[in-house]
This record gives sequence, C-alpha cells and structure tokens, in this order.
Amino acid sequence: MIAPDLRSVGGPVEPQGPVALERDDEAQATFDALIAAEQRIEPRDWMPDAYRKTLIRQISQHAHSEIIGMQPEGNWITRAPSLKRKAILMAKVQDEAGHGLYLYSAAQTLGITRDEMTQQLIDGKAKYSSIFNYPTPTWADMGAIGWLVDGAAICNQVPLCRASYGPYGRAMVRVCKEESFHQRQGFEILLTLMQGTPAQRQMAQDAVNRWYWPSLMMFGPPDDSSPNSAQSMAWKIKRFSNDELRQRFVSMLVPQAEILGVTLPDPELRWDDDAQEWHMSEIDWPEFFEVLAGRGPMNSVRLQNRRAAHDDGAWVREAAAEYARKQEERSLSLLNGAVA
Ligand code: BYC
Repeated sequence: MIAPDLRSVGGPVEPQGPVALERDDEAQATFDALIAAEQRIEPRDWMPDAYRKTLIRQISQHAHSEIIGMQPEGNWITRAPSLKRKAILMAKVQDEAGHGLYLYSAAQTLGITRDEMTQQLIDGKAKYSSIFNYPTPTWADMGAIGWLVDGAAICNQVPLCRASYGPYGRAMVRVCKEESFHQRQGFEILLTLMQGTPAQRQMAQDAVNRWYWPSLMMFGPPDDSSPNSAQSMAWKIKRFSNDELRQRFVSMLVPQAEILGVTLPDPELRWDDDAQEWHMSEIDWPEFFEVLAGRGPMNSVRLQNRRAAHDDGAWVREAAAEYARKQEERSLSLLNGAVA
C-alpha cells in the first residue's frame, strides 16, 4: 500500500521558481510510485500532461467508437427476423449507447467537455474504431459482429479493466460484462444460421469472411509501427501489445469456429509450435490506413448520420438546459427565502 500522504503534494497552491520545480519533481515521483505499485491514478491526483492527453485520446476515441458502433447494427433493428431477435438487438444497441456515456464521463474527469469531444467527432477530426466503417448487408452480419467484433472488444477491453486511470478501469468492468452477453448473442445467431438451410449457412460464412480481417485490424497496427504502445504500456494503461492481443483473439476464435462449423478465411492460419504463436497471412495494412484516413466503405455515411442525429437532437439539449436553469433558479429562490 502507498501511504496516503504520498498524494499530498498535489495541492491547489501554485509556488513559483525553484520551489515549483521541486514540487513538480515530487509530484512526478508520487505518480511514478503509484503506477509502480499498481495503484490507481484518480482525477484529483497530479499526473503528467502527456498521460492526461493520452487518456483523453484513447478514452474519447473509445467513446466515439461505441456511439458510431450503434449504426451498423441499428441498420437491422427494423428488419430483425423475429420479435425476440428485434428485442435482443435493440437491447444490445442501447448497451453501446450506455458504454459511450460511461466513457465520455470518464474522459470528462480529465478536463475535456462532452461538447468538445462531440464537436471533434462531428467535425471529422476524431478517430473512432476502423471496424465501424464496413457495411452490414445481411442479417448474418449481426451474428458476425457479435461474435467477432464484440469478441475482439472483450480481448482488448478485459485488460483495460486494470488500466491505471481509475475512472477508465472502472467503466471497463461494466462494459466487459455487457460485451460478453453481446458476443454470445452473435455466436448464437451464427449457430442458428449454421444449423439452417445451405443458403443460411452460406450467408453466415459470407458474413464471417467479411468481418474476420477487419476484426483483426481492431487491435491496431503491428507492434513495430504502433507509436503509442510503449508509453501506454509503461503507464499501465495498456497491459498487452496490439500483436499480443491479436494472438489471444485468434486463440479464442479457432475452437469456436470449429463448433460453429465456419471456416476462418485465412488459408495460412496454423499454430506454429516453434514460435508458440499463430502463423497468419499478412493483414491488409494499406486497407486499414485508408479506413483510418476516412476513405473506408462507410466512413462518410457514418459521419453524415452522426451529424444528422446531433442536429435532430438540438431541441432535446435546449429543453434539458432550460429545465436545469429553471431548477437552479427555483433552488436559489428557495435558499434566499430560507435566509430571509
Ligand atoms: N481504428 O499507436 P497505436 C467496440 C490508431 S468499441 C481506428 O497502436 P494505441 C464496440 C490509434 O488511435 C471498439 N484507429 O495506438 C462498440 C493511433 O492514432 P492517434 C473500440 C486506430 O492507442 C460497439 C494510431 O492508430 N475500442 O468494441 O496505443 C459495438 C496508432 O495506433 C485503430 C477501443 O477504443 C483502429 N482499429 O492503440 C460493438 C479500445 N487502431 O490517436 C463493439 C480502447 C489504432 O495516435 N483503445 N488506431 O492519432 C485501445 O485499446 C487502443 O487505443 C487501440 C490502439 C488498441 C485501439
């Protein structure tokens, strides 16, 4: 345990000159000690500027991904094949909205506002996960998204439950619980299709073919071209590298694909006993970077829809702001009445 007085260096008084320098060193040492001791950094704690910026970058991108991620599946709510399927899909899409809210709230503790983050997204200046820039032409895509995309999300996010920044790690715990339900519902959609007619089995296989490679890209560029990984791992935000997580994901998929009866669309995929890792074909990295640059199949549609939803929601924000203003006015006048 770190003694609580280790944190006392980050007070509101701003000393000048050499004293300030000394205090910065002391604050940095406290921060380093907390990270080394696997303690959580909380919003009240001093933290290096670069740590704060990295967290804002990652958490806001993550929040945007959840919100944009509602679109490919939202596309199928009205066309789900039964009332039960519709209710399940609607619940899942609502969960993604909830994840976005936890994450925006976690990012707000770092000094950025929700409005600023939203503006960055609708201006096209913010990144969000590459995976949501692909289309969902058939019902089987709902199965493939649940199984592969939520599966990748679980592999990536379970270690984030131990992220060094408290509000992020805590948000992740609930997100991960919900993601495991999401993955199971996707798996079950695919399993049902695979037990159906030849056309249904083909539809499931085609969807797996469409989503397999983009889901591997979700983990980010290879380790040797991942500029943020080393520092994020040193700060214990990330616990595993992009390639390590990709390997874990494939280990999870291979036995599940066998149960489903689908083929993972990589003829080179095999366990390499010498290297103790999965050998796989080269991922199409030029495609990944095209999507990141805004030139994926659905980038512009996703942003257009997000902008339209933001405009359509203007009256809700105005009504909520007016309601909050009136509530404040009322409590002030009650307070004034009590004082008089
Ligand atoms: N897509 O140095 P790197 C979900 C960017 S939500 C787009 O390795 P880092 C779900 C990266 O941001 C899924 N951009 O970065 C929702 C960086 O750019 P900047 C979202 C990507 O941060 C609804 C640059 O490439 N999950 O699952 O160390 C329904 C260099 O990369 C991507 C999260 O956000 C990508 N795939 O590692 C269903 C999880 N990959 O910012 C499901 C939290 C990389 O320097 N985030 N980039 O301009 C993370 O774990 C990490 O941020 C990443 C990237 C592993 C994604």
